[in-house]
Amino acid sequence: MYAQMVKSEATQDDPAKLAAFQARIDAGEKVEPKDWMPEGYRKTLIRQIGQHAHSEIVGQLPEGNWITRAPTLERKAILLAKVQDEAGHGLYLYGAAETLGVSRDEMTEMLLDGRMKYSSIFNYPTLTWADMGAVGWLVDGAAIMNQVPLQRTSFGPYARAMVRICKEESFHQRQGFDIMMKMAGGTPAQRRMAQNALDRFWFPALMMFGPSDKDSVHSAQSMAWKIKMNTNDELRQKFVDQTVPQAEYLGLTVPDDTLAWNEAKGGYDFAEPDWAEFFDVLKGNGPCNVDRLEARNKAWDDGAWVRDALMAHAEKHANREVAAE
Ligand code: BYC
Repeated sequence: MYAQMVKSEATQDDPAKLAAFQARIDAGEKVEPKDWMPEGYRKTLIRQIGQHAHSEIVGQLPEGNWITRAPTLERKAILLAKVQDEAGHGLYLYGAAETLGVSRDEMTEMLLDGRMKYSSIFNYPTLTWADMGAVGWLVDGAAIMNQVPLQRTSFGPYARAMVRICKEESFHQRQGFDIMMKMAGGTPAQRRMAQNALDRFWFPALMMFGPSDKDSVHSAQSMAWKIKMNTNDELRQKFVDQTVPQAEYLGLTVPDDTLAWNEAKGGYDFAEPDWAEFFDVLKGNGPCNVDRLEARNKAWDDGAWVRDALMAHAEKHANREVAAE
């Protein structure tokens, strides 16, 4: 056992193996679960895919909050379908992470005891129906901006999961924009709700791309391994450039006095989010961190009997198979 460990550690540091791995990445080859990979590559993927999966699951909470209060039957059916899609995204992503040797239960436990994160955005409350528009438009919009390049990420199962997720996210974004169009073109009160939702979600949406490049600890290595395809600031810029004209189309005002088109760079200059707030939310001090984790812990505890029953069922079948041999 020890000899095996020494051997595998030695393999991990073997410069020839590391160089061959990097050459495969540089050539655009996909890495598959049974291929040799550096331990850091595996751990980074588990961290990122796991965090992404948790975000999809926790992300159901702020929207689930509005299913019973959707204004029409049609809106309710659409929102229900969207929230169910998020559960599916979580499952594809947990499945992709499991191919790296970590179980879904382990990842869930790490989320519940705070060792793994989920996206900062889901620690903000959804206060009005217009927030369902803003979440779809801005939050799913930011997610798509981040995730479309991940369809080309180097780890095969992650890249393939991302193809389907992106298709569904596009529908989510459009349904959010559709709600915003209705609200922004509605009564003065509806218009105020739409503007207020944009005011509250603009900067938290910008935070979804992660800290500014100078503070991003993982970007350089993750980009070398093609686990990330762009830096945080590149994607944030693209998101702003795409979203500002959409806000103008809605007749809404982006809550940033410094926002200005910069002809030379071919993009908007814009204010940075409040990074102190971002890091505080990551530490667990956002408006909804406690509620979100309480809800996930409750779901985990309430589901214990289902897990026990499934295990008992599987054991019974395994015993029957042994008896039949
Ligand atoms: N929230 O070195 P950095 C969705 C952490 S959308 C929380 O730049 P990295 C959905 C980061 O983990 C959201 N934590 O990190 C949409 C690291 O801490 P640790 C999910 C954040 O990984 C609509 C530290 O800050 N999408 O699911 O290179 C409806 C330093 O950052 C955040 C994805 O996860 C944040 N916003 O880049 C329903 C996309 N930003 O881990 C659902 C895949 C940074 O060292 N993920 N941190 O303790 C990524 O692309 C990257 O992981 C990130 C961060 C761009 C998010």
